[in-house]
Amino acid sequence: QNMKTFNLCSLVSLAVAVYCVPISHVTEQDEDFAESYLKKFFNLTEEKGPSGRGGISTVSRKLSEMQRFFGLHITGTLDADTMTMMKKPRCGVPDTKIARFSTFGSDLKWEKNSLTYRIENYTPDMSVSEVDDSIEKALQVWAKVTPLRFTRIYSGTADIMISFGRQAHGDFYPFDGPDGTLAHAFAPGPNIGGDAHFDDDESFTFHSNTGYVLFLVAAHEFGHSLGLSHSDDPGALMYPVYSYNNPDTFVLPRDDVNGIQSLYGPNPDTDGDIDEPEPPTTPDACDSTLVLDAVATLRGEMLFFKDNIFWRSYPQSNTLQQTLITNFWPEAPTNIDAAYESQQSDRVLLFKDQSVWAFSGYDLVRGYPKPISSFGLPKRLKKIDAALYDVESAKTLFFVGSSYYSYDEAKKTMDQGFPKRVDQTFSGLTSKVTAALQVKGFTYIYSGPQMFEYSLRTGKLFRVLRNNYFLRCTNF
Ligand SMILES: [Ca+2]
Ligand SMILES: [Ca+2]
Ligand SMILES: [Ca+2]
Ligand SMILES: [Zn+2]
Ligand SMILES: [Zn+2]
Repeated sequence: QNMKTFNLCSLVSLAVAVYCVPISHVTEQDEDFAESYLKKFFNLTEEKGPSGRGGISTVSRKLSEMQRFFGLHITGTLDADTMTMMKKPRCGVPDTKIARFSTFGSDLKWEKNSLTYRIENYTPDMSVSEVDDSIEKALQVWAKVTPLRFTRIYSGTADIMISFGRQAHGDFYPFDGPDGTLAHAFAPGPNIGGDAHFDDDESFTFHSNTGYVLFLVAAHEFGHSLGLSHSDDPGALMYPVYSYNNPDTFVLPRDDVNGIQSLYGPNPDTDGDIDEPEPPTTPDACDSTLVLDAVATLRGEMLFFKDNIFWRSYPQSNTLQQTLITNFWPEAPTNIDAAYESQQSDRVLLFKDQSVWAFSGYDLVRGYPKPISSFGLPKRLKKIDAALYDVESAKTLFFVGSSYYSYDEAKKTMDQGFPKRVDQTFSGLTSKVTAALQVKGFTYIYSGPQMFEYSLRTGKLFRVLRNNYFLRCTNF
């Protein structure tokens, strides 16, 4: 099927890649795919360049725009990361602006708080009552935080007409078969305004994390129906790329609440409802009290984990990419305990509770997740706090409370004489290790909001820094 491995900088002919990572595959059709993606979502228009082919500079400019929106490394070229992002299932509405929440404009909102909706037809993937429930719940997501109220009607024209269709389905925006575009919706207005269409070539589900959860897709689309456009906050519901979330525990993120309330104001009917969970906020790289969950390297880059996201830093540039963990590794856990890169096996290992996941590029290695006891760690351990791969000795240190274990990556066994006390090796370090990383020969031990710079060989402490020292907050 003409698959080429994207190995240490094989190039896609669109333009010359100056930087790429060997972690994906691209096909020969990718160039066409990228062009149609940019046309659909970033308003790339046909322009004949002097060669008669589509203008390279226009494509490159649009690629940069797309990369900026998704927080990718801005190269203006079709690199592996960009291709992977383009292939993710997403909403069909274009990504017009680069901003945290954004709206279609303050004039594009409903001028009334009482709206009607009608479900015109059903998907065969789910029962009628499951579809009804999903749609009702998705509208309530927005009603909970605004004065908007929704009434279902069963005949005639509602403000929000909801339908399932495949390919050409009566507007100028045909669907594209399985995956790719999952749905689209129109900004507030008469007729087609406010309407939401779902691509029935997808398999929609009520709950499961296989297939697309209709509730999540619908809640996103209704954001458009009410006047929101896309957000570049990867934790926001209005982020254009789909990611699984448990529908039973879903709470509308802060960015979306701010967005919709900028149009309609808060819900006047909530008075001291202390049972309502706080809207989740996406972690902020500039927060000086930040305590990272875990840090690791990946093929020369650095990864910083916090809650459901990670930041990825490129040593060659000042850009920092912020991504949902599950957008990068769909099988990965969130709120992880520890992480490290095994340079021996070219894998990234993520730890949570008593399990460990291994990823080679984007792929979960067969046989994972495994119990952490498979390393030879004691079976009674409930979790580890941090992991550190030492390049010089090819050993991995596992931190647990005030002690640490040493694992030999070559022999794949735990070293004798451990656990040792952390402060035996790292002078003065008496508080719990929360994360650990080695960069350019220095060992960084994170503890709470602080980060200690050591030489691992001598145990000498050089500097005390903050957790966001490497996050280049000022350039973010
Ligand atoms: Ca309408
Ligand atoms: Ca589709
Ligand atoms: Ca940790
Ligand atoms: Zn959308
Ligand atoms: Zn449509």
